[in-house]
Amino acid sequence: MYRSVSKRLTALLAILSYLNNSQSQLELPMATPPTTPLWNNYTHSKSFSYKILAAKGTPKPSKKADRLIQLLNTQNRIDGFIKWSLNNVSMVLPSTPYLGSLRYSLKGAFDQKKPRDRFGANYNVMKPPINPNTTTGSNLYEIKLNSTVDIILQNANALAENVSEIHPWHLHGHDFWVLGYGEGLFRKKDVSRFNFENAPLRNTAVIFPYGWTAIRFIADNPGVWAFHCHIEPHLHMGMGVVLAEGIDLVKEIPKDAISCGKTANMLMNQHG
Ligand SMILES: *[C@@H]1O[C@H](CO)[C@@H](O)[C@H](O)[C@H]1NC(C)=O
Ligand SMILES: *[C@@H]1O[C@H](CO)[C@@H](O)[C@H](O)[C@H]1NC(C)=O
Ligand SMILES: *[C@@H]1O[C@H](CO)[C@@H](O)[C@H](O)[C@H]1NC(C)=O
Ligand SMILES: *[C@@H]1O[C@H](CO)[C@@H](O)[C@H](O)[C@H]1NC(C)=O
Ligand SMILES: *[C@@H]1O[C@H](CO)[C@@H](O)[C@H](O)[C@H]1NC(C)=O
Ligand SMILES: [Cu+2]
Repeated sequence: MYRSVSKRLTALLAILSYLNNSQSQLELPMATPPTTPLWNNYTHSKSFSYKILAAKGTPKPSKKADRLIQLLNTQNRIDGFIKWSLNNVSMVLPSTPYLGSLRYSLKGAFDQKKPRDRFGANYNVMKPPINPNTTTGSNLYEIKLNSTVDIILQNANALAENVSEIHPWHLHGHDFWVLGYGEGLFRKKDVSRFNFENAPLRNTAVIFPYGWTAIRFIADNPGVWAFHCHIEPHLHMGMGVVLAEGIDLVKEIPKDAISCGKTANMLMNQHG
């Protein structure tokens, strides 16, 4: 049952009560409800996020990783359209799904240019890009199966001066440890601040304006996995990469996953 309590408390508050609850449990709580922070109060949202630690029994991250990928998040322009890029490549998904392209070694199914693990050391994350132009690409990272991978998501100033946005990054196929957050440009010495004691395991982590977020995961799930900003318009503007690991171990690729692009042609030819 649902009961509006707007008369007694601030508007937009309600109590949800599951059936079977006795009437006495419908009493309003004695404490005043917490005040809602302003949507753009990053002081509040940072202190909230930083306090999320591992649940008891969560496995701890290993002390070292096999690979470090640093992804600079920038807002750019291509032919007048606003895009988002990672290390200066705005993701455009090819018409042939990666899983089929990789498994059947289809040539030309996506752009083979390997995306970079680093971005230019001189990039000023506090300023708009000097040259807002960017390029497009498939952003496919091939990851060694069972390796431990660190990704530092580096935020930066957007196109407009003094603007940096917030992005919830979501990884498919894995949970990752959130090792830490920081302000400004990530530096090597920031590793000393990583949380190895009670780093939470999650599949989504935020990057705050002008900040960085460090995550670690074990690439132990054969497949092709998207890693992207979960603000959907940002994803469609290119804010994502794709991770591929252990493709030869993927047991059965569902037909639906290979029924377009070059894999569709391949299937049709097979069936004569
Ligand atoms: C933002 O949140 C912090 C921490 O909760 C609070 O102390 C501060 O008053 C808030 N600022 C504004 C402008 O609401
Ligand atoms: C950016 O790209 C546009 C075409 O969209 C071009 O006219 C312009 O010269 C480029 N700017 C720089 C600095 O390369
Ligand atoms: C990004 O790529 C564009 C087009 O190639 C180039 O003009 C620009 O300088 C690059 N920016 C960075 C930060 O590498
Ligand atoms: C990867 O790890 C899994 C589970 O830990 C193990 O079964 C498998 O043999 C490993 N594969 C490789 C190629 O190391
Ligand atoms: C950006 O911030 C700086 C420093 O606070 C200020 O001097 C400058 O006027 C701001 N620019 C804009 C466009 O708001
Ligand atoms: Cu975003």
